Amino acid sequence: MSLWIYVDGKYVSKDEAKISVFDHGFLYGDGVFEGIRAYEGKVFRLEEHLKRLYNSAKAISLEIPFSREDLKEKVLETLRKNKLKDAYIRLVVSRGEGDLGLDPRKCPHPQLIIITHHIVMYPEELYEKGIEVIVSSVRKNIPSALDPRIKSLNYLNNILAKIEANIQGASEAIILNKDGYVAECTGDNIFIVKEGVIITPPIWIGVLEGITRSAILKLAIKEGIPIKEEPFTTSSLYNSEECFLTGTAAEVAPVTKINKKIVGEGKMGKITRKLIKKFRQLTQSEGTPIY
Ligand code: PXG
Repeated sequence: MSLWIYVDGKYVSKDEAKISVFDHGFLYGDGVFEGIRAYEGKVFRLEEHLKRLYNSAKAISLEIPFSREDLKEKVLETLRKNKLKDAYIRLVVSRGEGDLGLDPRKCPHPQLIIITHHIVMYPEELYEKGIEVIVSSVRKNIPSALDPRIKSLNYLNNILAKIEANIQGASEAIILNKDGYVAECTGDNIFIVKEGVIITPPIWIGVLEGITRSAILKLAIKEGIPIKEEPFTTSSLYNSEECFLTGTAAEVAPVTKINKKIVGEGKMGKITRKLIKKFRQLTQSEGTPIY
């Protein structure tokens, strides 16, 4: 079955979906993106993802040439065109074609790309056994350089951390901020549990305001589990009772080993298990209908 991709106002097949080598998204990482999921014919937290996309674009002075309402309709249309019910959606807005200099004024036509794809699920056993992660030697960008709250096409420091994880045979890399506080992973936010309290780094420490992160914090409140948004160091990580990651792709993933040290009892914790169950119920029941 052919996969239809939205590129610059048209639906084209995967092989025809191309952008110019002069696009500043390609030349300089000048652009923004979102990763979104659809579950059983409903797009999860679509409004929030679009809001974050527009906020990221505004932060880099990139004007998206569509209203949020228009863009929402285009996302739904792309899913319908591909007859998808469960999907991963990648929205990319790049600065568009310019010349070989950096000046964005030479790029009058921002490019919108919408890719919808069958979702590739992580193996179910991963969610039972938990994953092994490392603490990367790569630090987060400081907010006064490239603010981690902007979901930009510049993911090179995250990729460098991922390479470190690959070399060490781990699934993910935890990235610290410049002061050595735990920030997040390469494409996921991080949580620990200590004395029954769920703790996650606050946004101001320099992390992406994850949409799954927000959903989990709300679910925890609803379940009566105490939460705290406060900075913590690697020693708290190693001595946590439970640790888990949250992200659109991974959903809620238990972590059972960090830098070869066993977390808690070395298996998925009770709070993590409860949140995974509640999050799955939420994604099945809420969302913007595609059809
Ligand atoms: N931190 C970073 C740095 C991210 O890029 C998250 C946290 C989680 O945010 P959400 O809103 O998804 O809960 C992200 C997510 C992917 C993928 O395919 C995801 C992201 C980036 C690149 C790839 O999983 N962003």
